[in-house]
Amino acid sequence: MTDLILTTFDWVPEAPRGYVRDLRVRWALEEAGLRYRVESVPFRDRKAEHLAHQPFGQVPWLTDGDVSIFESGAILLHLGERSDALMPIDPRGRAEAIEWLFAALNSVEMASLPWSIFQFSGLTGDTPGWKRLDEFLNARLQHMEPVVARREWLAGTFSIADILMADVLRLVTRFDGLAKYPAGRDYVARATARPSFVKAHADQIAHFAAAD
Ligand SMILES: N[C@@H](CCC(=O)N[C@@H](CS)C(=O)NCC(=O)O)C(=O)O
Repeated sequence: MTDLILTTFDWVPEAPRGYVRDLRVRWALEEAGLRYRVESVPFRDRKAEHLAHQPFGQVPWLTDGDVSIFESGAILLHLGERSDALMPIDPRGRAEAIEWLFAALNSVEMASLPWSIFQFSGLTGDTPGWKRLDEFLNARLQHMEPVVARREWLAGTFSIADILMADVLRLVTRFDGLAKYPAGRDYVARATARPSFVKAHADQIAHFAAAD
């Protein structure tokens, strides 16, 4: 059995630690109990070899034998194909996992990421741009609230959809963005209480701290 290799940066500044997207992949690998190792590329000097694996010069990517795959959502789908612990096996459950995985990225993160960048940059003042962005994210969160209130996990059983959705919402909680959404907060809390998340998070923190 080939080892899976997850590649992330060798170091990142303090602020993004615990939130770098290799965490999604670590989490999935831990949930599935798949053997893997972590390799690093320089954060400060992104070479052609890096761009050959990740054309935007970002992380993560995963190597699985001859296959090299980037985009955290694509990597999780790839791993979902390898493990029943990550995707339901019945067609309806699989379809639900896939649709919610895309919803996490394409409906929620597409609103939460610019919102978080504004938060990080301190651009949350009384401006039309910030107001519009805040409304945009809240429209998505309002619709997520009844969904996560009535089910424990998005596709019935825990899946890659929950790894993506919980990780996306986790960054929103960093800036108290779920204050009005108790079911959303509970959902993030139950996902991040899973031992595989706790280990993945600790491993990422240790990985970057080792390079200080
Ligand atoms: N859509 C990509 C985004 C990857 C991404 O934003 N990676 C960040 C770390 S979490 C990164 O490499 N940032 C450095 C940069 O953009 O230069 C994915 O989900 O894999």
